[in-house]
Amino acid sequence: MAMHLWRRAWNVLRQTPGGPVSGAVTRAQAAVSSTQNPPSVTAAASASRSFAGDAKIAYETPAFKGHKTDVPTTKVETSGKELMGFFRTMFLMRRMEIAADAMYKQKFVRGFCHLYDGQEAVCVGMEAALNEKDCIITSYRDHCTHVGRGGTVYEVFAELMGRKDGCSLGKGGSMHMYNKKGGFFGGNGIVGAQTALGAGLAFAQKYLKVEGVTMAMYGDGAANQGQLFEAMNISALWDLPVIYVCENNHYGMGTAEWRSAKSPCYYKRGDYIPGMQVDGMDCMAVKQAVKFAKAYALKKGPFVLEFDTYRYHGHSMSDPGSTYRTRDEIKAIREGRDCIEKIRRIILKHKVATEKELKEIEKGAKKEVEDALAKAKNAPLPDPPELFTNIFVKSCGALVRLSPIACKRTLYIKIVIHDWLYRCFWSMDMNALEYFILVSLSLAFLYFAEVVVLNCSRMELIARR
Ligand SMILES: Cc1ncc(C[n+]2csc(CCOP(=O)(O)OP(=O)(O)O)c2C)c(N)n1
Ligand SMILES: [Mg+2]
Repeated sequence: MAMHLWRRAWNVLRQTPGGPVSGAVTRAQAAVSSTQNPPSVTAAASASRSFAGDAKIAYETPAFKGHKTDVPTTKVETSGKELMGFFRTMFLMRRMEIAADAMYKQKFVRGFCHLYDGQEAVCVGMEAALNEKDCIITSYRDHCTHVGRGGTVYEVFAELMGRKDGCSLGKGGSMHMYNKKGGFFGGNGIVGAQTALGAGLAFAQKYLKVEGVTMAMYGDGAANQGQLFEAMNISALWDLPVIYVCENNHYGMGTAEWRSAKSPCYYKRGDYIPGMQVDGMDCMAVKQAVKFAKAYALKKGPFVLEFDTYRYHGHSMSDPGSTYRTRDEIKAIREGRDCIEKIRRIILKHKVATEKELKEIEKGAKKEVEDALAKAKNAPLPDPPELFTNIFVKSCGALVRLSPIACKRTLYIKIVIHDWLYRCFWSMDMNALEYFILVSLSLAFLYFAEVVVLNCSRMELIARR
Protein backbone atom coordinates (compact mmCIF):
# COMPACT_ATOMS: atom_id res chain seq x y z
CA MET A 1 0.00 0.00 0.00
CA ALA A 2 2.75 2.40 1.03
CA MET A 3 4.67 1.58 -2.17
CA HIS A 4 1.54 2.18 -4.20
CA LEU A 5 0.99 5.55 -2.56
CA TRP A 6 4.61 6.47 -3.13
CA ARG A 7 4.48 5.58 -6.79
CA ARG A 8 1.36 7.70 -7.29
CA ALA A 9 2.91 10.59 -5.40
CA TRP A 10 6.11 10.32 -7.44
CA ASN A 11 4.14 10.33 -10.69
CA VAL A 12 2.31 13.50 -9.66
CA LEU A 13 5.57 15.21 -8.82
CA ARG A 14 7.06 14.13 -12.12
CA GLN A 15 4.03 15.33 -14.05
CA THR A 16 4.26 18.78 -12.52
CA PRO A 17 6.19 20.73 -15.13
CA GLY A 18 9.06 23.13 -14.45
CA GLY A 19 6.27 25.24 -13.03
CA PRO A 20 4.60 28.39 -14.15
CA VAL A 21 7.52 30.46 -13.01
CA SER A 22 9.73 29.25 -15.81
CA GLY A 23 6.88 29.63 -18.29
CA ALA A 24 6.17 33.11 -17.07
CA VAL A 25 9.81 34.08 -17.28
CA THR A 26 10.06 33.06 -20.92
CA ARG A 27 6.94 34.96 -21.80
CA ALA A 28 8.03 37.91 -19.75
CA GLN A 29 11.44 38.00 -21.38
CA ALA A 30 9.66 38.29 -24.68
CA ALA A 31 7.52 41.01 -23.16
CA VAL A 32 10.56 42.94 -22.01
CA SER A 33 12.12 42.90 -25.42
CA SER A 34 8.82 44.03 -26.84
CA THR A 35 8.55 46.72 -24.15
CA GLN A 36 11.65 48.28 -25.57
CA ASN A 37 10.10 47.99 -28.98
CA PRO A 38 6.35 47.42 -28.52
CA PRO A 39 4.79 45.63 -31.47
CA SER A 40 1.92 48.04 -31.82
CA VAL A 41 4.14 51.09 -31.79
CA THR A 42 6.58 49.47 -34.19
CA ALA A 43 3.78 48.74 -36.59
CA ALA A 44 2.56 52.29 -36.25
CA ALA A 45 6.04 53.62 -36.79
CA SER A 46 6.51 51.64 -39.96
CA ALA A 47 3.08 52.73 -41.09
CA SER A 48 4.09 56.31 -40.50
CA ARG A 49 7.49 56.06 -42.16
CA SER A 50 6.13 57.57 -45.32
CA PHE A 51 4.57 60.41 -43.34
CA ALA A 52 6.10 63.33 -41.50
CA GLY A 53 8.49 61.00 -39.58
CA ASP A 54 10.76 62.69 -37.06
CA ALA A 55 10.06 66.29 -38.08
CA LYS A 56 9.11 68.39 -35.03
CA ILE A 57 5.49 69.45 -34.58
CA ALA A 58 4.56 72.12 -32.02
CA TYR A 59 1.73 71.09 -29.73
CA GLU A 60 -0.09 72.96 -27.01
CA THR A 61 -1.46 70.75 -24.24
CA PRO A 62 -4.44 71.70 -22.07
CA ALA A 63 -3.42 73.56 -18.89
CA PHE A 64 -2.13 71.80 -15.77
CA LYS A 65 -3.22 72.67 -12.24
CA GLY A 66 -0.63 72.27 -9.51
CA HIS A 67 -0.76 71.69 -5.79
CA LYS A 68 2.42 72.62 -3.93
CA THR A 69 4.36 72.51 -7.18
CA ASP A 70 5.10 74.51 -10.30
CA VAL A 71 3.59 73.06 -13.43
CA PRO A 72 5.39 72.17 -16.66
CA THR A 73 4.97 74.19 -19.83
CA THR A 74 2.00 73.43 -22.04
CA LYS A 75 4.08 74.09 -25.16
CA VAL A 76 5.58 70.77 -26.18
CA GLU A 77 7.01 69.18 -29.28
CA THR A 78 5.98 65.96 -30.90
CA SER A 79 6.62 64.25 -34.23
CA GLY A 80 4.58 62.59 -36.91
CA LYS A 81 6.02 59.26 -35.88
CA GLU A 82 4.96 59.73 -32.27
CA LEU A 83 1.46 60.87 -33.20
CA MET A 84 0.99 57.89 -35.51
CA GLY A 85 2.23 55.58 -32.76
CA PHE A 86 -0.29 57.04 -30.31
CA PHE A 87 -3.08 56.76 -32.85
CA ARG A 88 -2.46 53.15 -33.69
CA THR A 89 -1.84 51.94 -30.15
CA MET A 90 -4.95 53.64 -28.79
CA PHE A 91 -7.02 52.39 -31.70
CA LEU A 92 -5.72 48.86 -31.14
CA MET A 93 -6.59 49.05 -27.44
CA ARG A 94 -10.08 50.33 -28.20
CA ARG A 95 -10.74 47.51 -30.67
CA MET A 96 -9.42 45.00 -28.15
CA GLU A 97 -11.85 46.23 -25.50
CA ILE A 98 -14.78 46.24 -27.91
CA ALA A 99 -13.92 42.67 -28.91
CA ALA A 100 -13.64 41.68 -25.22
CA ASP A 101 -17.14 43.07 -24.69
CA ALA A 102 -18.50 40.92 -27.53
CA MET A 103 -16.61 37.86 -26.27
CA TYR A 104 -18.09 38.32 -22.83
CA LYS A 105 -21.60 38.56 -24.22
CA GLN A 106 -21.01 35.35 -26.18
CA LYS A 107 -19.86 33.70 -22.93
CA PHE A 108 -16.29 33.06 -24.10
CA VAL A 109 -15.18 35.19 -21.15
CA ARG A 110 -16.57 34.43 -17.70
CA GLY A 111 -16.33 36.11 -14.33
CA PHE A 112 -15.42 39.76 -13.96
CA CYS A 113 -14.51 42.03 -16.84
CA HIS A 114 -13.82 45.77 -16.62
CA LEU A 115 -13.20 47.63 -19.85
CA TYR A 116 -10.89 50.61 -20.39
CA ASP A 117 -12.23 52.19 -23.57
CA GLY A 118 -12.25 55.97 -23.25
CA GLN A 119 -9.23 56.01 -20.93
CA GLU A 120 -6.58 54.87 -23.45
CA ALA A 121 -4.71 58.21 -23.50
CA VAL A 122 -3.66 57.71 -19.87
CA CYS A 123 -2.04 54.37 -20.56
CA VAL A 124 -0.41 55.36 -23.85
CA GLY A 125 0.71 58.83 -22.74
CA MET A 126 2.23 57.39 -19.57
CA GLU A 127 4.24 54.78 -21.46
CA ALA A 128 5.67 57.53 -23.68
CA ALA A 129 7.40 58.99 -20.61
CA LEU A 130 8.41 55.75 -18.91
CA ASN A 131 10.97 53.06 -19.60
CA GLU A 132 11.59 49.43 -18.62
CA LYS A 133 13.03 50.41 -15.23
CA ASP A 134 9.71 51.93 -14.19
CA CYS A 135 6.96 49.81 -12.66
CA ILE A 136 3.21 50.02 -12.98
CA ILE A 137 0.62 48.56 -10.67
CA THR A 138 -3.06 49.16 -11.27
CA SER A 139 -6.60 48.11 -10.48
CA TYR A 140 -8.78 45.49 -12.15
CA ARG A 141 -9.24 47.75 -15.23
CA ASP A 142 -5.98 46.43 -16.58
CA HIS A 143 -6.22 44.96 -20.11
CA CYS A 144 -4.74 47.96 -21.88
CA THR A 145 -2.02 48.42 -19.28
CA HIS A 146 -0.74 44.97 -20.20
CA VAL A 147 -0.55 45.93 -23.88
CA GLY A 148 1.00 49.30 -23.00
CA ARG A 149 3.73 47.50 -21.07
CA GLY A 150 4.69 45.52 -24.14
CA GLY A 151 2.29 42.60 -23.80
CA THR A 152 0.25 41.37 -26.75
CA VAL A 153 -3.45 41.46 -27.54
CA TYR A 154 -3.29 37.68 -27.86
CA GLU A 155 -2.01 37.32 -24.26
CA VAL A 156 -4.91 39.46 -23.06
CA PHE A 157 -7.56 37.44 -24.92
CA ALA A 158 -5.97 34.15 -23.88
CA GLU A 159 -6.03 35.32 -20.26
CA LEU A 160 -9.64 36.46 -20.52
CA MET A 161 -10.64 33.03 -21.83
CA GLY A 162 -8.57 31.15 -19.26
CA ARG A 163 -6.11 29.73 -21.82
CA LYS A 164 -2.58 28.61 -20.98
CA ASP A 165 -0.97 31.30 -23.16
CA GLY A 166 -2.60 34.07 -21.12
CA CYS A 167 -0.22 36.54 -19.47
CA SER A 168 -1.10 34.99 -16.11
CA LEU A 169 -1.18 31.46 -17.57
CA GLY A 170 -4.96 31.60 -17.78
CA LYS A 171 -5.36 31.60 -14.00
CA GLY A 172 -5.95 35.28 -13.36
CA GLY A 173 -8.60 36.39 -15.82
CA SER A 174 -9.61 39.94 -16.55
CA MET A 175 -8.61 41.48 -13.22
CA HIS A 176 -5.20 39.88 -12.94
CA MET A 177 -3.08 40.59 -15.98
CA TYR A 178 0.57 40.41 -14.90
CA ASN A 179 4.02 40.70 -16.41
CA LYS A 180 6.76 41.06 -13.85
CA LYS A 181 9.60 41.23 -16.35
CA GLY A 182 7.79 44.01 -18.19
CA GLY A 183 7.50 45.91 -14.90
CA PHE A 184 3.76 45.34 -14.69
CA PHE A 185 2.61 44.11 -11.28
CA GLY A 186 -1.07 43.60 -12.04
CA GLY A 187 -4.18 43.72 -12.06
CA ASN A 188 -5.61 44.01 -8.44
CA GLY A 189 -9.21 43.32 -7.47
CA ILE A 190 -9.30 44.95 -4.07
CA VAL A 191 -10.07 48.63 -4.48
CA GLY A 192 -7.04 50.72 -3.48
CA ALA A 193 -4.89 47.76 -2.40
CA GLN A 194 -2.40 48.39 -5.17
CA THR A 195 -1.47 51.81 -3.79
CA ALA A 196 0.22 50.28 -0.75
CA LEU A 197 1.83 47.61 -2.94
CA GLY A 198 3.03 50.43 -5.19
CA ALA A 199 4.77 52.07 -2.24
CA GLY A 200 6.45 48.70 -1.63
CA LEU A 201 7.62 48.49 -5.23
CA ALA A 202 9.05 52.01 -4.98
CA PHE A 203 10.79 51.03 -1.77
CA ALA A 204 12.40 48.12 -3.63
CA GLN A 205 13.50 50.43 -6.45
CA LYS A 206 15.12 52.82 -3.99
CA TYR A 207 16.69 50.02 -1.96
CA LEU A 208 18.09 48.32 -5.05
CA LYS A 209 19.20 51.69 -6.46
CA VAL A 210 17.15 51.23 -9.64
CA GLU A 211 16.76 54.52 -11.48
CA GLY A 212 13.00 54.07 -11.93
CA VAL A 213 9.67 55.09 -10.46
CA THR A 214 6.48 53.19 -9.66
CA MET A 215 3.16 54.35 -11.05
CA ALA A 216 0.57 53.30 -8.44
CA MET A 217 -2.75 53.72 -10.23
CA TYR A 218 -6.18 53.90 -8.66
CA GLY A 219 -9.63 55.30 -9.38
CA ASP A 220 -11.57 58.19 -7.94
CA GLY A 221 -13.56 55.68 -5.86
CA ALA A 222 -10.34 54.30 -4.35
CA ALA A 223 -9.11 57.83 -3.63
CA ASN A 224 -11.20 57.88 -0.45
CA GLN A 225 -9.62 54.74 0.97
CA GLY A 226 -7.58 54.80 4.16
CA GLN A 227 -4.78 52.63 2.84
CA LEU A 228 -3.95 55.23 0.20
CA PHE A 229 -3.18 57.76 2.93
CA GLU A 230 -1.09 55.24 4.85
CA ALA A 231 0.89 54.54 1.68
CA MET A 232 1.31 58.26 1.02
CA ASN A 233 2.51 58.88 4.55
CA ILE A 234 5.21 56.23 4.54
CA SER A 235 6.35 57.05 1.01
CA ALA A 236 6.68 60.75 1.91
CA LEU A 237 8.57 59.89 5.10
CA TRP A 238 10.98 57.70 3.15
CA ASP A 239 11.08 59.80 -0.08
CA LEU A 240 10.05 56.82 -2.17
CA PRO A 241 10.01 57.27 -5.97
CA VAL A 242 6.30 56.60 -6.35
CA ILE A 243 3.75 58.48 -8.42
CA TYR A 244 0.19 58.06 -7.20
CA VAL A 245 -1.94 58.15 -10.33
CA CYS A 246 -5.63 58.82 -9.81
CA GLU A 247 -7.57 57.97 -12.94
CA ASN A 248 -10.58 60.12 -12.28
CA ASN A 249 -13.29 58.78 -14.58
CA HIS A 250 -15.81 60.49 -12.27
CA TYR A 251 -17.63 57.34 -11.17
CA GLY A 252 -16.89 54.54 -8.72
CA MET A 253 -19.26 51.84 -9.97
CA GLY A 254 -22.57 53.74 -10.12
CA THR A 255 -21.59 56.45 -7.65
CA ALA A 256 -20.68 59.87 -9.02
CA GLU A 257 -17.62 61.49 -7.48
CA TRP A 258 -19.66 64.32 -5.93
CA ARG A 259 -21.64 61.75 -3.93
CA SER A 260 -18.58 59.94 -2.56
CA ALA A 261 -15.95 62.65 -2.08
CA LYS A 262 -16.18 65.80 0.02
CA SER A 263 -13.24 67.12 -2.00
CA PRO A 264 -13.00 65.71 -5.51
CA CYS A 265 -9.73 67.60 -6.09
CA TYR A 266 -7.82 64.36 -6.00
CA TYR A 267 -4.53 65.98 -6.98
CA LYS A 268 -4.60 67.84 -3.65
CA ARG A 269 -5.41 64.78 -1.58
CA GLY A 270 -1.76 64.04 -0.87
CA ASP A 271 -1.80 67.13 1.38
CA TYR A 272 1.96 67.46 1.96
CA ILE A 273 2.69 65.62 -1.33
CA PRO A 274 2.74 67.81 -4.43
CA GLY A 275 0.16 67.03 -7.06
CA MET A 276 -1.07 68.00 -10.48
CA GLN A 277 -4.36 67.80 -12.34
CA VAL A 278 -4.05 66.82 -15.98
CA ASP A 279 -6.39 66.35 -18.94
CA GLY A 280 -6.31 62.55 -19.15
CA MET A 281 -7.94 62.54 -22.59
CA ASP A 282 -4.88 64.17 -24.12
CA CYS A 283 -1.96 61.85 -24.75
CA MET A 284 0.63 64.63 -24.96
CA ALA A 285 -0.57 66.23 -21.72
CA VAL A 286 -0.29 62.87 -19.97
CA LYS A 287 3.22 62.37 -21.35
CA GLN A 288 4.35 65.84 -20.30
CA ALA A 289 2.88 65.43 -16.79
CA VAL A 290 4.46 62.01 -16.26
CA LYS A 291 7.84 63.28 -17.44
CA PHE A 292 7.61 66.12 -14.93
CA ALA A 293 6.39 63.93 -12.07
CA LYS A 294 9.03 61.29 -12.77
CA ALA A 295 11.86 63.80 -12.60
CA TYR A 296 10.45 65.04 -9.29
CA ALA A 297 9.88 61.58 -7.80
CA LEU A 298 13.39 60.36 -8.63
CA LYS A 299 14.90 63.32 -6.80
CA LYS A 300 12.49 64.12 -4.01
CA GLY A 301 9.88 61.40 -3.45
CA PRO A 302 6.16 60.89 -4.03
CA PHE A 303 3.97 62.90 -6.37
CA VAL A 304 0.23 62.75 -7.12
CA LEU A 305 -1.18 62.93 -10.64
CA GLU A 306 -4.91 63.21 -11.23
CA PHE A 307 -5.96 62.39 -14.78
CA ASP A 308 -9.36 63.71 -15.76
CA THR A 309 -10.71 60.92 -17.94
CA TYR A 310 -13.89 58.99 -18.79
CA ARG A 311 -14.95 55.39 -19.30
CA TYR A 312 -17.43 54.71 -22.08
CA HIS A 313 -18.56 51.29 -20.90
CA GLY A 314 -20.29 50.63 -17.61
CA HIS A 315 -18.23 49.80 -14.53
CA SER A 316 -18.15 46.11 -15.45
CA MET A 317 -20.11 43.82 -17.71
CA SER A 318 -23.11 43.70 -15.39
CA ASP A 319 -23.46 47.48 -15.56
CA PRO A 320 -25.06 48.98 -18.68
CA GLY A 321 -23.49 52.28 -17.58
CA SER A 322 -26.53 54.40 -18.35
CA THR A 323 -28.61 54.38 -15.17
CA TYR A 324 -26.51 56.83 -13.14
CA ARG A 325 -25.41 59.06 -16.01
CA THR A 326 -27.21 60.24 -19.11
CA ARG A 327 -26.58 59.06 -22.64
CA ASP A 328 -26.10 62.71 -23.54
CA GLU A 329 -23.20 62.96 -21.10
CA ILE A 330 -21.46 59.98 -22.70
CA LYS A 331 -22.17 61.33 -26.20
CA ALA A 332 -20.80 64.75 -25.32
CA ILE A 333 -17.50 63.28 -24.13
CA ARG A 334 -17.22 61.03 -27.16
CA GLU A 335 -17.80 63.94 -29.48
CA GLY A 336 -15.85 66.60 -27.66
CA ARG A 337 -12.96 64.92 -25.83
CA ASP A 338 -12.29 61.46 -27.25
CA CYS A 339 -8.55 60.78 -27.13
CA ILE A 340 -8.32 58.94 -30.46
CA GLU A 341 -10.34 61.51 -32.35
CA LYS A 342 -8.20 64.27 -30.89
CA ILE A 343 -4.99 62.69 -32.22
CA ARG A 344 -6.70 61.99 -35.54
CA ARG A 345 -7.52 65.71 -35.89
CA ILE A 346 -3.93 66.73 -35.14
CA ILE A 347 -2.52 64.18 -37.59
CA LEU A 348 -4.80 65.49 -40.32
CA LYS A 349 -4.17 69.13 -39.43
CA HIS A 350 -0.41 68.70 -39.73
CA LYS A 351 -0.77 66.49 -42.79
CA VAL A 352 1.10 63.69 -41.09
CA ALA A 353 -1.20 61.25 -42.86
CA THR A 354 -4.34 61.36 -44.96
CA GLU A 355 -7.76 60.05 -43.92
CA LYS A 356 -7.25 57.11 -46.25
CA GLU A 357 -3.93 56.25 -44.64
CA LEU A 358 -5.49 56.40 -41.18
CA LYS A 359 -8.23 54.05 -42.38
CA GLU A 360 -5.51 51.63 -43.48
CA ILE A 361 -3.99 51.74 -40.01
CA GLU A 362 -7.41 51.11 -38.47
CA LYS A 363 -7.87 48.13 -40.79
CA GLY A 364 -4.49 46.73 -39.73
CA ALA A 365 -5.33 47.10 -36.03
CA LYS A 366 -8.73 45.45 -36.51
CA LYS A 367 -7.06 42.54 -38.26
CA GLU A 368 -4.53 42.18 -35.45
CA VAL A 369 -7.39 41.98 -32.95
CA GLU A 370 -9.36 39.50 -35.04
CA ASP A 371 -6.33 37.24 -35.53
CA ALA A 372 -5.47 37.35 -31.83
CA LEU A 373 -9.05 36.48 -30.97
CA ALA A 374 -9.23 33.54 -33.35
CA LYS A 375 -5.91 32.21 -32.04
CA ALA A 376 -6.97 32.62 -28.40
CA LYS A 377 -10.26 30.78 -28.98
CA ASN A 378 -8.30 27.78 -30.23
CA ALA A 379 -5.57 27.95 -27.61
CA PRO A 380 -5.39 25.05 -25.13
CA LEU A 381 -6.56 25.29 -21.54
CA PRO A 382 -3.91 25.03 -18.80
CA ASP A 383 -2.78 21.48 -17.98
CA PRO A 384 -4.56 20.02 -14.93
CA PRO A 385 -1.40 19.95 -12.74
CA GLU A 386 -1.38 23.75 -13.08
CA LEU A 387 -4.16 23.66 -10.51
CA PHE A 388 -1.51 23.08 -7.91
CA THR A 389 1.04 25.66 -8.93
CA ASN A 390 1.17 29.33 -7.90
CA ILE A 391 -0.81 28.51 -4.78
CA PHE A 392 0.29 28.71 -1.21
CA VAL A 393 0.72 25.22 0.21
CA LYS A 394 3.32 25.05 2.88
CA SER A 395 3.34 21.95 4.98
CA CYS A 396 0.19 21.32 7.00
CA GLY A 397 0.27 24.75 8.55
CA ALA A 398 -1.46 26.05 5.48
CA LEU A 399 -4.55 23.94 5.11
CA VAL A 400 -6.05 26.81 3.20
CA ARG A 401 -6.73 26.01 -0.44
CA LEU A 402 -6.20 22.26 -0.02
CA SER A 403 -9.05 19.95 -0.86
CA PRO A 404 -11.28 19.08 2.12
CA ILE A 405 -10.18 15.43 1.72
CA ALA A 406 -6.52 16.36 2.08
CA CYS A 407 -7.31 18.53 5.09
CA LYS A 408 -9.15 15.70 6.82
CA ARG A 409 -6.41 13.19 6.13
CA THR A 410 -3.54 15.33 7.34
CA LEU A 411 -5.53 16.29 10.42
CA TYR A 412 -6.22 12.64 11.13
CA ILE A 413 -2.52 11.74 10.88
CA LYS A 414 -1.63 14.57 13.22
CA ILE A 415 -4.13 13.41 15.80
CA VAL A 416 -2.88 9.80 15.65
CA ILE A 417 0.75 10.86 16.09
CA HIS A 418 0.01 13.25 18.91
CA ASP A 419 -2.00 10.57 20.63
CA TRP A 420 0.86 8.09 20.23
CA LEU A 421 3.40 10.56 21.64
CA TYR A 422 1.20 11.31 24.58
CA ARG A 423 0.85 7.62 25.41
CA CYS A 424 4.61 7.03 25.02
CA PHE A 425 5.34 9.85 27.37
CA TRP A 426 3.19 8.46 30.17
CA SER A 427 3.73 4.76 29.71
CA MET A 428 7.46 4.54 29.04
CA ASP A 429 10.18 5.21 31.45
CA MET A 430 12.34 7.46 29.22
CA ASN A 431 15.16 9.82 29.90
CA ALA A 432 15.33 13.26 28.22
CA LEU A 433 17.57 12.11 25.34
CA GLU A 434 15.34 9.14 24.51
CA TYR A 435 12.31 11.38 24.58
CA PHE A 436 14.04 13.93 22.30
CA ILE A 437 14.89 11.19 19.78
CA LEU A 438 11.32 9.89 19.87
CA VAL A 439 9.87 13.35 19.23
CA SER A 440 12.31 14.03 16.37
CA LEU A 441 11.49 10.71 14.70
CA SER A 442 7.78 11.36 15.09
CA LEU A 443 8.05 14.79 13.52
CA ALA A 444 10.04 13.40 10.62
CA PHE A 445 7.41 10.72 10.13
CA LEU A 446 4.66 13.31 10.33
CA TYR A 447 6.32 15.38 7.61
CA PHE A 448 6.79 12.33 5.40
CA ALA A 449 3.15 11.30 5.87
CA GLU A 450 1.95 14.79 5.01
CA VAL A 451 3.88 14.86 1.75
CA VAL A 452 2.43 11.49 0.75
CA VAL A 453 -1.14 12.45 1.65
CA LEU A 454 -0.99 15.81 -0.06
CA ASN A 455 0.38 14.40 -3.28
CA CYS A 456 -2.10 11.53 -3.33
CA SER A 457 -4.91 14.03 -2.89
CA ARG A 458 -3.55 16.08 -5.76
CA MET A 459 -3.47 12.95 -7.89
CA GLU A 460 -7.05 12.12 -7.02
CA LEU A 461 -8.23 15.61 -7.92
CA ILE A 462 -6.44 15.47 -11.24
CA ALA A 463 -7.86 12.05 -12.04
CA ARG A 464 -11.39 13.27 -11.29
CA ARG A 465 -11.23 16.13 -13.80
C1 LIG B 1 -12.04 47.10 -0.72
C2 LIG B 1 -13.09 46.99 -1.77
N1 LIG B 1 -14.28 47.61 -1.57
C3 LIG B 1 -15.24 47.53 -2.52
C4 LIG B 1 -15.04 46.84 -3.67
C5 LIG B 1 -16.11 46.77 -4.74
N2 LIG B 1 -15.76 47.67 -5.83
C6 LIG B 1 -15.18 47.21 -6.93
S1 LIG B 1 -14.83 48.42 -8.01
C7 LIG B 1 -15.46 49.61 -7.02
C8 LIG B 1 -15.46 51.05 -7.47
C9 LIG B 1 -14.10 51.64 -7.62
O1 LIG B 1 -14.18 52.81 -8.40
P1 LIG B 1 -12.92 53.60 -8.86
O2 LIG B 1 -11.87 53.51 -7.82
O3 LIG B 1 -13.37 54.95 -9.25
O4 LIG B 1 -12.35 52.80 -10.12
P2 LIG B 1 -13.00 52.63 -11.57
O5 LIG B 1 -13.81 51.38 -11.53
O6 LIG B 1 -13.81 53.83 -11.87
O7 LIG B 1 -11.85 52.47 -12.50
C10 LIG B 1 -15.94 49.05 -5.85
C11 LIG B 1 -16.57 49.82 -4.78
C12 LIG B 1 -13.79 46.19 -3.83
N3 LIG B 1 -13.50 45.48 -4.93
N4 LIG B 1 -12.84 46.30 -2.89
MG1 LIG C 1 -13.76 55.78 -11.10
